[in-house]
Amino acid sequence: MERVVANNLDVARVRADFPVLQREIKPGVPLVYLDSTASSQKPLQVIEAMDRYYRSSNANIHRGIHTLAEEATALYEGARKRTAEFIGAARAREIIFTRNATEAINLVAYTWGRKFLQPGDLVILTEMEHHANLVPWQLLAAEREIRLEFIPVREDGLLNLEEYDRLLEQKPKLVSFTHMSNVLGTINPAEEIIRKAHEAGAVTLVDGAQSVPHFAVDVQKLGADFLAFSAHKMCGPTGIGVLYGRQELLEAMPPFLGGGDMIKKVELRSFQSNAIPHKFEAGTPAIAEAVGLAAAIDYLQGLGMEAIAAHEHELTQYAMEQIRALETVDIFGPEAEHRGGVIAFTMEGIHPHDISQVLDTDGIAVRAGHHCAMPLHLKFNIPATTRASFYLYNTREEVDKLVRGLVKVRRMFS
Ligand code: 7TS
Repeated sequence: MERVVANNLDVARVRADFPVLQREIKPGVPLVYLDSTASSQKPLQVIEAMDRYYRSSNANIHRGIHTLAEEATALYEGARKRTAEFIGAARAREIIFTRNATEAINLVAYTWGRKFLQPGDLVILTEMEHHANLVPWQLLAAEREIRLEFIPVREDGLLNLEEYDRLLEQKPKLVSFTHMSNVLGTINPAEEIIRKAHEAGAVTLVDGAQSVPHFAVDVQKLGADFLAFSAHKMCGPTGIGVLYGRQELLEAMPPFLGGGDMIKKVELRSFQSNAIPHKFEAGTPAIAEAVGLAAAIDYLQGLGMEAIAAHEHELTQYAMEQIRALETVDIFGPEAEHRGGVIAFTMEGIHPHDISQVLDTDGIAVRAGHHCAMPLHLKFNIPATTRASFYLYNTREEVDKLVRGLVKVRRMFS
């Protein structure tokens, strides 16, 4: 990934856009939100866009010819177009709105997987996947007897790409991998992984839940066949996610859920599927949430994805130096040059839940647990980690507070 050296994000101005960041966890203790990997906070621009929609244009879409229905439809389809532009998709109809990244991956497993994978076919995943990109394939493996193999994670938190080359000799049908790990922070070389997968004849799915919110992702530049992500991790609302799929693939796939909007024609015993993207969007979709997603994209692009990535990189580098200097903390994952704004760590003899609880008393929100990546934690032989994650609104002062909090934790438990 290209790194921009100059960091021209006006973080004070950004912070003023996020009402929750003005909040005190208790009197005199401001919130230090270091859990954006789980879900980001929302700026006024998103909250107000959704509020405006409900106040002035709310109606169901695609079904009415009254003014509000037309406005709501235009906003919803406008959000699709905006999303396509944001990730460099060639066509708006290649954007399917789902509930979240998890549903987007499940959609591919249920429809593409069930149509195109046969017993014995190989699907390659990695050892650093979120459960969202593991369990759907395990379900399919149990049903279809497909084979799952995993690109190993090395001690340094990077993927073992020599082993990937060996796995590719077995001619996989699908390579599905996370663009960025939600635990190690590792940014995987997606372009190279995809190029090699295609050379071996495989289709590719990129789990972009942690990449799309944090740096510029262009599906055509990557060559990705599928890309999944969630709005709520990119300053947008919960309840809406995205599946990008190349047109030919989406057209060849059977529908996912059945119901209204996904059909062209229905008789008592049969139906004809609608064209993409509607074929995959049964029932009333998350309309206000699509409006919120479009506002989030406008917001992020207004600041510039390069500026956001540069800010996060600088903060991560600083945080790693500060945390490492403590000596009583072990950080998992690669050096800052290969990672996004995620730092998962352990402190010998102290449970991550205790660390998290003590930090919370100082208003510092971090996450403790396996972060829906149990196999990765098993690999490193640890049940749980504490994870601090950074986004566009975080500051060096907040990193300093985290570090002071960790010193306090050590003092309390020694
Ligand atoms: N893929 C990755 C890499 C993720 O980090 C997550 C969520 C998902 C998929 C699923 O996203 P969802 O919106 O469908 O839930 N990760 C996390 C996390 O790290 N802590 O909480 C959710």
